[in-house]
Amino acid sequence: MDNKITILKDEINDKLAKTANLIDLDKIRVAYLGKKGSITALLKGMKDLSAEERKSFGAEVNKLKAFAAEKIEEKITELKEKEVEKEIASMPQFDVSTPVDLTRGSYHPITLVQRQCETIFKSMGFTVEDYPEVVTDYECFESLNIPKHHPARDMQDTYYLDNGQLLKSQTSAAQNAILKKYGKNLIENGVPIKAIFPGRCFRNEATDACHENTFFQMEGVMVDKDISISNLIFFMKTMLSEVFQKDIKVRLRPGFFPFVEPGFELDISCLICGGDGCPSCKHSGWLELCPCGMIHPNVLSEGGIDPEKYTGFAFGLGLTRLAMMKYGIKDIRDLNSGNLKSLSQFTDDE
Ligand code: FA5
Repeated sequence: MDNKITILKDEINDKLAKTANLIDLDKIRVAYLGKKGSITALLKGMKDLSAEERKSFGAEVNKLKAFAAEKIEEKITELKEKEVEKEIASMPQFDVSTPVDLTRGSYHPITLVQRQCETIFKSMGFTVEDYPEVVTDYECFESLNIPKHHPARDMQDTYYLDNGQLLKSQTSAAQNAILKKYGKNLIENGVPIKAIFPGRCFRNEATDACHENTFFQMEGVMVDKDISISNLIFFMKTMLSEVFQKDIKVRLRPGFFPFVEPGFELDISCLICGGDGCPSCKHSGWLELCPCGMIHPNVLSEGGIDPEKYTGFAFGLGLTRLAMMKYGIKDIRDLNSGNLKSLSQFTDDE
């Protein structure tokens, strides 16, 4: 019997030494320690021994069992470590101290103008807000003096979701929330509301050189005592001269938006054709860029602000069109094309 134990011990040592993977190792475990394994069989066979033999032999078999279990565990650890080492060796090696190769990617032109506008407005005391892309009918229309079935809704062919929400068709959708967020500080501490909120907008548009179904706007609001159209014009002029760093021709004309009164369309002379007319400006020589106006009293009231005491302006800058004009991009659709070759040329600006 003792001889049997010695043979099994040598056998186990020998097999473990030759095993190079976890699958074979598990087969060895089953062969010796499994229900039908050799060591288990020895234990089962003890019933035929005398009480004395059973005692001493049982102790030996249990020692063998513990030895086998320990050796198998050791081998598992050893093989797992080897597998990890193998995997690490097969991985591409990165040198984290290598300088980043900027030719591999670049900021999108819209990101560049958005960041530039944010810097300009932040320097004038505006805070930058973020807002969701999926909003409610109340946020996008009702709070903006556009009740259900109002004809002004036809100005924006909106994507509605099954749950009644919609894809933000204009950044104005954040106006009500901003008025509510900062109104308390205005009323109690006299701190003017000055915020901009850039964001992606969606409309079911027939696309052309200056219309996309997905585009970016940047809304801005300022509310305080005695805010007038002159303040609005000052901020619009400052923003445009900072972005373009040169004189550009601008025109302000009346425009209708239910949430401002009076309302304006701010157009810039097309920088693609110099005002002669081209597909980028629908052959008019002018590009609608930044509608604006004095916030309607109903919108202020809905935001919890007394229109008898406070006035304010709002604007909705077309960021995507601004990027077109700034970088001389003739077709707005190129900006969403994902063509890295054409987009990468703007990296130097950052
Ligand atoms: C609005 O969206 C108003 N919410 C703007 C506003 C805000 C007015 C605050 C008054 C006060 P409009 O639909 O005109 O307005 O869009 C504003 C600007 O977004 C346009 O002048 C244009 O620059 C840009 N824009 C609108 N539709 C598109 C489009 N399909 N593709 C690209 N740019 C667009």
